[in-house]
Amino acid sequence: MFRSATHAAALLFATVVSVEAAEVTAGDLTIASPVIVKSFAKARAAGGYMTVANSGDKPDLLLGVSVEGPMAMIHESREEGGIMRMVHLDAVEIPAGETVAFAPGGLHVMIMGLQPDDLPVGDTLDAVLTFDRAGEVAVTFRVEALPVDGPGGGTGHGDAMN
Ligand SMILES: [Cu+2]
Repeated sequence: MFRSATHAAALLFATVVSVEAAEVTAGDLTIASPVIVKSFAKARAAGGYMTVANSGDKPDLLLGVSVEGPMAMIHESREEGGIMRMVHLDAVEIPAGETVAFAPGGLHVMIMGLQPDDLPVGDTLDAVLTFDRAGEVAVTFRVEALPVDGPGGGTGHGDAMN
């Protein structure tokens, strides 16, 4: 996780968007494709998605997510009786040898307290993921446009949180 030298060098040549930031390895864990999607442009909340792969032989736990500015929590969307609701989780297990996907309709990082102009598409948000074994891991979420198939089957975010 201590890649400051690499990062300093990268910043000097920051003429293109850094693809390198898309994947972070910390110990046995690899965090890939961290993206944020807002359910509509001025939404006060957004969903953060990524995959967390554990190549080790021991499980790890994601214990929390912190971001600068807005508030972040770990949520899971669950369908109960045909109704989608979100549940707050204190921890998410990353089983040994498995990849856990944070994706629309399931696990996600809930980012709340946004101002209407926060996180435009193309923006990035630095976050720190705290794991039981791997410790604190810095990742950069990139804000992406809502997929074309949203908002009905989309993130389930935004409306209820306003
Ligand atoms: Cu949520």
